[in-house]
Amino acid sequence: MFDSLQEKLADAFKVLKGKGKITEGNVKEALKQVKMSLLSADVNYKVVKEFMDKVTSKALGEKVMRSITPDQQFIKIVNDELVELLGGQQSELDLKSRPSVILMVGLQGSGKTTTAAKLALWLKKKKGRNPLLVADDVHRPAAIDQLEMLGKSIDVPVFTGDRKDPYEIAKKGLDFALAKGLDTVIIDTAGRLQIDEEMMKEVEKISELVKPDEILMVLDSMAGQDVVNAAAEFDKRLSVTGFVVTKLDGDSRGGVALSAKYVTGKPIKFVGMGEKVDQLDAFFPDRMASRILGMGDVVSLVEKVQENFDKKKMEEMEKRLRKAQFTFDDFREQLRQVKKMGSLSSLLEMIPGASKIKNVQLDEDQLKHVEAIINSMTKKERTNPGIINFSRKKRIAAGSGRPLSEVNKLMKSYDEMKKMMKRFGKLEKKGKMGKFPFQFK
Ligand SMILES: Nc1nc2c(ncn2[C@@H]2O[C@H](COP(=O)(O)OP(=O)(O)OP(=O)(O)O)[C@@H](O)[C@H]2O)c(=O)[nH]1
Ligand SMILES: [Mg+2]
Repeated sequence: MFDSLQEKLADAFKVLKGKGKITEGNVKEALKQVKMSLLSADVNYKVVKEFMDKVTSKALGEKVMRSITPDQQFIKIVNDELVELLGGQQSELDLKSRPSVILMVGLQGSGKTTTAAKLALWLKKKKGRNPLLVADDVHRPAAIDQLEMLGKSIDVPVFTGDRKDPYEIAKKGLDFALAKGLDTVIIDTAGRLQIDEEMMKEVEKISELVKPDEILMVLDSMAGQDVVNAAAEFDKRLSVTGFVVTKLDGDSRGGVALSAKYVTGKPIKFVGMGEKVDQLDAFFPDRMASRILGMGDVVSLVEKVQENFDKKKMEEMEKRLRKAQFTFDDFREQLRQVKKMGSLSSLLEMIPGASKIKNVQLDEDQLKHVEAIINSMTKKERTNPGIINFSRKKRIAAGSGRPLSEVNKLMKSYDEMKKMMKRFGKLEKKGKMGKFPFQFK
């Protein structure tokens, strides 16, 4: 995501890096590069102009020129302006009425149907809501089936009505939610072009009928500049309440995300990070800005780790670590916890500076191999690795399909880890260490 924008901005910052004193000349050079990066990321030119005006006046200000770390100051200015451009504060969904109604609108293929299902799952999981999906795209027959399938996969009911009249389906969908005690109605509509007057009228009429709490326009981040014009037009006619920017997982240049708020004044509320139903994230302008600047997204990382680590298991493990009782069962559990958090490379992307170590490929296969080796051990061997002699090693290697050398390597790292644990344990007892270094909170 935003890879090329990130690289280009990094170049811009390099211009100033290590310069003890900066001049108007080299700030201007850095500014020029920032501008080029934004333009080539497909950010709307008007947006770029205003952005540059703001950054320029701040960067050429006295504070930066006299600062000891001009490059850092410059990055901070760009970061702050980016946060502003992306909407400043996080904007949450505003769902007041019962049932609350969310209307999904947007161009063809932008991701409305997928996002409707993602949102239903998100509301269920994160907000404890009971959503209903309403299939109101009657123009493409397969659209209704698509939503029904998605609904099934996340265990959320889908209302399809007579499958013909979009106004009846919408109205009856609301009645259905009321009757069944469902508190949030998400209406999936047909994709339409803003120049298609009939289709625009249809969605206007649906909106008047259901009086949505939220009208979310789905924007495909891969689709380039035109999307921003469509956003402006949809907003003019429907008064959207926010955007969902999808497909940010691909090699999107990200310009859409950077322009939508500026052009319409309406916030981005969510981002789609993949095709799967759980790949929807609430949008945080500050986190997105630091991600774009390659400073990593520490807050997201911390949250992700917290969400996925099983706290109780980790506390137990911490206790065992303290007593240096760490077994291969614990080791395997730890591997599983890491795996739950998604791919290692996606985690790596969120760590500051890690985006620069492009050549270091984290080998996810290696993790699988380690797990296979541990799986081939008997319960006794896992809890008491001391008994693993040469013939046991040979058996484990054969059982896991890994070479003996890998088994040896794993045993060695285990021994080292255990030694280290003992050292920490002793130091801690003597009170030489304020805090145990492994904290799983
Ligand atoms: N990689 C990726 N693909 C996505 C994302 N969101 C949607 N898609 C894919 O985009 C394609 C179109 O998604 P739909 O949800 O059918 O789009 P739509 O707006 O409902 O399309 P129409 O109803 O035909 O207008 C599908 O193949 C989705 O899997 C995302 O965040 N990332
Ligand atoms: Mg659709």
